[in-house]
Amino acid sequence: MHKIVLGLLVVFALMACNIPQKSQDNKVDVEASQSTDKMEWWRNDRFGMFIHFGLYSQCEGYWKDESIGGIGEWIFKHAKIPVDEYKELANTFTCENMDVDAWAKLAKESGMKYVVITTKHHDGFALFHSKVNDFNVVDATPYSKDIIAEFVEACRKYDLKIGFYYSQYQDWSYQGAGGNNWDKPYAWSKEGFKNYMDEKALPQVRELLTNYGKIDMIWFDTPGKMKKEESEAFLNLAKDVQPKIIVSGRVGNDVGDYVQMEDNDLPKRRPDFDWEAPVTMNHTWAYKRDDHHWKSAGYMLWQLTYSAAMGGNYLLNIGPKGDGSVPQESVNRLKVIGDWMKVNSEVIYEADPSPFVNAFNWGGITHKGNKLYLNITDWPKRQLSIFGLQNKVNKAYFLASGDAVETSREGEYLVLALPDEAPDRNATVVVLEIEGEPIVNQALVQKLDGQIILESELAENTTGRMTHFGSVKKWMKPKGKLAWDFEVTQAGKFKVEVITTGFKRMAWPEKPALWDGGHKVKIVVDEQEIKGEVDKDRTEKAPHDLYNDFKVAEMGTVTIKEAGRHHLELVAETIENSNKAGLAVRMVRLVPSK
Ligand code: FHN
Repeated sequence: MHKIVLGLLVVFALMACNIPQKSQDNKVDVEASQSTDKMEWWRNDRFGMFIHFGLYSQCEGYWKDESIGGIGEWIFKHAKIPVDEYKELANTFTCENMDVDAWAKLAKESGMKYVVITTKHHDGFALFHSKVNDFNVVDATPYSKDIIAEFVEACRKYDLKIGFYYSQYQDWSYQGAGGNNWDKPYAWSKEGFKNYMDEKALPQVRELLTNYGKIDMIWFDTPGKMKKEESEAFLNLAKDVQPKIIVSGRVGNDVGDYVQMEDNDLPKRRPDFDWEAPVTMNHTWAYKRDDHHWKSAGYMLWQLTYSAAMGGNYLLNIGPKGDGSVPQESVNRLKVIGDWMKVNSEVIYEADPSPFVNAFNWGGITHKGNKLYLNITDWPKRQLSIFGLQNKVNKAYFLASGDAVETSREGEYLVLALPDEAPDRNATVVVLEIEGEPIVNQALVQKLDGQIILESELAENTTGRMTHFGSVKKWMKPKGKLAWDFEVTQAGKFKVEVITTGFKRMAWPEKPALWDGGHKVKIVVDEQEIKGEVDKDRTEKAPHDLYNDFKVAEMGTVTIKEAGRHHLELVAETIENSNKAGLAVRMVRLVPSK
């Protein structure tokens, strides 16, 4: 990996862009992580299964016949269930239709290479036999067998790497640990947290990493108020017991081995660090009987190929039902993904990421030797154009059939002639065999159809706010600006649109996103200036965003007289925030106008 020779013929697009930085808790020392070879298998494999299973799975989103909002595994907190009552769920945990071997087989047949399972989620219940705390599957349930032992055996049988999820900060059923704010004796306290770490969390992590042989990953989550030395205590313990283990970034305080993106969020620009996207198949992680928002297999194949193109791993979740069986909706989708992987897996395994740092709207590129794989998930009618690939293309063909694809050049655009219908409606791979290692122009450039798309995530961002699902998050005060340098190939008059989205709380996927309008902004394009109000003149479906639509505000027109490099700035003059969303700019779009 990391062999790409990036021909940075135009480097201005790289300058001062806000490469996605995730929450403070979740950053890593990139050099430290990349200097070790223990990440090698993880970078090569790219595709894993996440399993959320526990006592909460039995509730299916209901408590005492009442439907509870939010993600399923949070029912304990969202329904404010007293700890003693919640613990009674252990009495009915019989797992009568659970087949752990079948979970692992499903992962294998879907093309996944590693599996991460919730050994203990925020509720504090352990799926393994713990000697230090009896709220565990062996001591507290009629099932009474160690599910993690079964899981490890199954993963080994199918040659899958093994990952343990462990909620190190939140433990809602242990006094003094993090997260319980509804059952008083269980509230976080400084001494209580220390006691929890010493008496439960650290000893349980030691049990997990000592009793089951070689473990490949430990997946910590929601570090909350943990101090650096507390994060380090988990890290050091893990590395002490399992020197080659990969530790997830959500161990907190920048000390993990890689970055976990925010749940269900994929970057718009290729990060230069190791990252993984944990993703749900519907809106919840643990099973909820009323959550019918199943993503299509095609959507998930977009996420998988796009993640690989952006140099990241895709961790796709299943939430078995309370009896242990896997929802048929998940099985069906994984079958489609597995069938696709049987034909196309070379575009994922051991493939380098895209030589382009910016994303494409039709899918993503992965790369191996002299082959570029164009993984096309959003089929463009008749032709696809790529700006800035400098190499000679010796051969172009569909990976699945071997049929040739015609290519031509229009200036710096490589143009592929494509049939009207996608050969594979989920994801069609075109292979470009090129001369030498890819050399590309990284400019943020006008599309061949004339539009200029300036994504917030690609801006020089001095607002002090990060992006969330591609939009500036909680920009509440009119300070700072977004600025882009971009390349124009076809000069002319352009309509200027500012596109905003809502702010979505992922723990409550069914609640509508918060959105504010009525902001006053100034747009400066080179020496021209227009002022206007960012509101909702119309809405548009947001590509690949299942939680938001685009609110499009028309700001006026500008004229760009010459092709070449130009500069645009968006400055906020007033910001409305009555809905606590602020000015959530997703992009500025320039649309050719007569
Ligand atoms: O709170 C958890 C949530 O329940 C789930 O486990 C996800 C998976 O990434 N992690 C936390 C929220 O980010």
